[in-house]
Amino acid sequence: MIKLLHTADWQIGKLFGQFEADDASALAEARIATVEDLARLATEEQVDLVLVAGDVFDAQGVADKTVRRLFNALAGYRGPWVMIPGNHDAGLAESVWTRAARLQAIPANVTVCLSPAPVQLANPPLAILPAPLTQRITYTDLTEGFAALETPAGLPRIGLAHGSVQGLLADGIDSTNPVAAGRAAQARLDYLALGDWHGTRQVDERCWYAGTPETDNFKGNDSGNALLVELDGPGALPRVTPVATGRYRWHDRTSELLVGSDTDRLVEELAGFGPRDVIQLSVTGHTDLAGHRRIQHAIGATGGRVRSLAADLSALRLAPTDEDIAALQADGYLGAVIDELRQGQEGNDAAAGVARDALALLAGLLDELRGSEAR
Ligand SMILES: [Mn+2]
Repeated sequence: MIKLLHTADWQIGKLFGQFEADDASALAEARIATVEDLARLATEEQVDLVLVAGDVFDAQGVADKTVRRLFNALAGYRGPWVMIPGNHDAGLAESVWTRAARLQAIPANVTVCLSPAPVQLANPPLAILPAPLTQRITYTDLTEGFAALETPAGLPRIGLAHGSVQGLLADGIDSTNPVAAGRAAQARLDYLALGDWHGTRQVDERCWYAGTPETDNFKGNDSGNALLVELDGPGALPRVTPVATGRYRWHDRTSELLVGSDTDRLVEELAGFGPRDVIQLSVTGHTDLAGHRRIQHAIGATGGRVRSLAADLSALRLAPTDEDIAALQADGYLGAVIDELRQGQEGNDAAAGVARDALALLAGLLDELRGSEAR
């Protein structure tokens, strides 16, 4: 039996520029740590080899230090690693791979396939058919030639490619770097290991996307895994088992507040997040002053506990109740201003937005003032 670990889309060196600096560096660091975990997993599971289906690096221009650190992260598994470039780290004439070679950073047990020549391993005996991208975008199917490639009889044939299976993924993203559906069967492959799609996904009984082992966006497409693949021998169907590998869990949440209990639910949900969570939160609807206070407190408290919380309250309308306004004791001129702002915040134009912000600010200030007077 052959047992291998299939992974892809490590995107080492990704910058996460939309995050605060400390979160961005933690997220980038996690990607290397997860590769160390993959090496450990490969050793623990006693796999015969590790296949990396492209986009090892996020960009050609990653720092030399990052290149060295990535290859050092493989040290925990002494068996063979076989990798191909993807679209982010395409095997150009001058690429991150040629630089890695010049730096002498690539360990002897790592094979980087920069040409489509089959790689034959003696132990375990098998043939790997790679389809490395040599440019970022192609419109021809690089796995087309697999069927015509002869490999020694009796050796399992394993394909390794990076691209979009035609007709499988959402519209618009399957036009470049195409891989024909049904390629594994058509090219007599025992298994076809794919990269590019960042979620873990079965294509057919002999073909899978591993997905990225460390989530890198809010798509919620079942990323953060690697695949253990067992092959009893040539012709046998592979047994594929996803293994969770990711450190961080990414959440994209929208919370619409319409009644008081919606606020309770949001506060409760935020309380459930911890250090491994990366959250993008958008709050819409409306709330009174007390609700607004609770939400802001919960967001502040959660932000101090999780890896990252980006909260967007710009679509949340502050609707002070009559009691809120009365309690603010804003009479005279101030009362008139508040009335005007309450009416002004209806609508979707820029002026309504300004009125909402002003009302929230003013009500919040008065609220604070009252709080400090009470102390
Ligand atoms: Mn990728």
